Amino acid sequence: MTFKFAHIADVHLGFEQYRLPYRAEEFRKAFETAIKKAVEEKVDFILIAGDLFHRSNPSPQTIKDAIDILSIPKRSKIPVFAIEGNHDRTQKRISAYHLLESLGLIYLLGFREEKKENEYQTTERVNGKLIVKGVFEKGNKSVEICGMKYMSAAWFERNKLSDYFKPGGDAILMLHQGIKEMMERFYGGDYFEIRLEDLPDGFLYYAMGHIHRRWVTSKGLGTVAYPGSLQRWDFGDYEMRYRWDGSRFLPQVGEDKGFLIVEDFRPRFVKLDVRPFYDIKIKANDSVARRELKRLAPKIPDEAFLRVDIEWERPFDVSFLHDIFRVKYLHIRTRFGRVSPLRAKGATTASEFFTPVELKVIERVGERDFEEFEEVIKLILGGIDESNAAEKVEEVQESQKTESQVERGVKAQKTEKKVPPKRRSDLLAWLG
Ligand SMILES: [Mn+2]
Repeated sequence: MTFKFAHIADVHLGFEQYRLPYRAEEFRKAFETAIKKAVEEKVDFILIAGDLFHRSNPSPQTIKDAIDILSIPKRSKIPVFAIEGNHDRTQKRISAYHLLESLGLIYLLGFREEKKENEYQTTERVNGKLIVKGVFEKGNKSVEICGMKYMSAAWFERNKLSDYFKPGGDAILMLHQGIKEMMERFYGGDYFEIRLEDLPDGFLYYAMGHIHRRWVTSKGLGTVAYPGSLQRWDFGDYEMRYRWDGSRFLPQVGEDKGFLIVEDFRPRFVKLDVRPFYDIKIKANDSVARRELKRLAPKIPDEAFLRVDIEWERPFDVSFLHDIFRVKYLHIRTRFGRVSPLRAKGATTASEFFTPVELKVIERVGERDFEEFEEVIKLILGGIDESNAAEKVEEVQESQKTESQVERGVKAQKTEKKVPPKRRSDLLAWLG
């Protein structure tokens, strides 16, 4: 006889992604579907590896949603074991998880002030601390479920997982942490708390949460698995990406979203139908962007959330994107991607390469020594009064409600306040 369980993570109930209330409803629906599928699969128990809620202080609506959904496995006598994630743990004694536990809807694992002893929980004292763990018995077999809430990197500097968690027989370890090897696979950077080697040996299954992508690897005889978030988290978590290679779009299929059904400690992915996220990246001028994006548009489903990332050498009006993409949500991102002046030599004239304001500054400064470079930059950002060129540039920047990618525009707003008018006239005098 083997155990069969569902492994769900990063549900993020109550998350109004992009400030859209209907996204919270879609996150709720994904959780409900996952739980129903797990119950249909007749699992022995369900694991929720943290971030059930998007915030540590969920709204009454969100708490009600959690109660309604978690009542489904309760009616089928399927226990749910859970740990708190970084999004929904609390620094206070009681979190929303404790509330759900009081209602008999979940069994919380980890460090506690009081002992818990019942059909599904037992308490151990390790290194002077009480740790509540889960137990599940089936026939003459039993499995132990260890785990704890999300802990910061600072905690891991002072503590080792193996000091607190040792498998006694068949055991699962549930954690909400980033593992270095996985982070490197997906993101590069060094945002992690542990390495694979830090996971204590001997567990048959490491039920992970925190990183919203799916990842399965092995550790000794055990399996380390992240199911990923139930819904797509951002445009990096795309269903489909189109990348411009200079002459055409190269399609790249992303990964499906869902959770894991684990039998005999081997995970099987269960896909959920979630909101599609499409990600388009292009580096082109106005006419090429218009032509190529129009050509690509029929491939993007109406219900999609779409990001169009345009890298340009000089800004152009992108409002046409709203006409060609009739999607549910459109996110436009623009950024400057100018080639260096040296490489552009011969290929571009100065007037094509520099903005009117920059040309004006170059003309004024000439070959002058650039010790006063900072001041010149301020001048560029502040604009030149007698030149309406500056206004034109500002105008273009205003017309694009993008994710503040027009960096100079943003800096200009900030810097402008810092430069008193008197100073500016001094500058003009200095520039002659
Ligand atoms: Mn999360």
